[in-house]
Amino acid sequence: PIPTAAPDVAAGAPAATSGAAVGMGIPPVPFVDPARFGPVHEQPLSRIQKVSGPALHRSWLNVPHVTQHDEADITELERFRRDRKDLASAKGVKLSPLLFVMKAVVIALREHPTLRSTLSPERDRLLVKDYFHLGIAVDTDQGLVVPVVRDVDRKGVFELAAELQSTAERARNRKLTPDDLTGACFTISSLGGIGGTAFSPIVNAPEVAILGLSKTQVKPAWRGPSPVDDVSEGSAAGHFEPRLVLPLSLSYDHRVVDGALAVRFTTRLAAILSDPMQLLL
Ligand code: CAO
Repeated sequence: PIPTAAPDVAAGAPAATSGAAVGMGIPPVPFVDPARFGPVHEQPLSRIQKVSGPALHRSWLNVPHVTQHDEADITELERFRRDRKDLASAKGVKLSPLLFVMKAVVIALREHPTLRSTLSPERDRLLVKDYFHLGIAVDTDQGLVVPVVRDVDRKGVFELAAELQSTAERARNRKLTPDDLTGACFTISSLGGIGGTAFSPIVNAPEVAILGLSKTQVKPAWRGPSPVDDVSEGSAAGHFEPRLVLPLSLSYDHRVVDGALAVRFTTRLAAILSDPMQLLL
């Protein structure tokens, strides 16, 4: 099994203030009382933060992380979504871009099974999950939770919309059960509704990859001959076109996924998202 995270070993160790390496060799940060420098007030950690904090720390310490950033042109997808907003509200659901990303991720995961694997306890083989349960990070006033939406491959977008809505609601009302929080093969963390250009999500170990989504931006795309081509003046008509671009940030466990595979995965994902018809195939 994965070794216990070092902070548990280091907690309360006498060497804590000397900065000397203890436990697994990670020097603890010495406590400096902030009240020495000005007024301070206490804010208790929520129950969720007390659980998710050590889990995130465990992943951070055990998993050699790399983040691959990429962009997907989702102009056509957003047109498609906009044109179906009324249909969605008639069905009582909201069509978020995240739903289409979930469906596209399933296609990319099908083609790249390593991304949906877990390292065996002996670390000599991969356990590839042949199901498509996706963890979705949900922000609540108590902190971050990651409920799992099961069998995303077998559900339509409207069905997923209703499920995501009710799952996020249950998360925010603290109604999730332990079953809701386990069994994913891959996780998505969408911060795009809030903002940001890119970030490095922490892999939700023992999964080996997590996809972060940031806020869409309008960016110019060149339509015309390559700028390196020799073209006589006047014959090289081209123009920049405004496109809606979704920033993708894929963090992965570098013991399992190498850089070439990661960028193949994000390239494929971007290709699917830029051509929504591929979601039907
Ligand atoms: N770029 C621009 N706008 C986006 C977007 C993106 N990438 N993703 C969503 N939006 C828009 C939606 O279209 C929606 O706009 P309208 O209300 O005008 O239609 C708005 O942002 C809010 O979207 P939403 O509430 O439907 O959220 P969602 O479906 O994208 O995500 C959920 C749902 C539950 C994942 C989200 O509410 C959430 O909790 N996100 C935070 C995740 C988080 O904390 N991750 C942890 C990171 S590491 O600590």
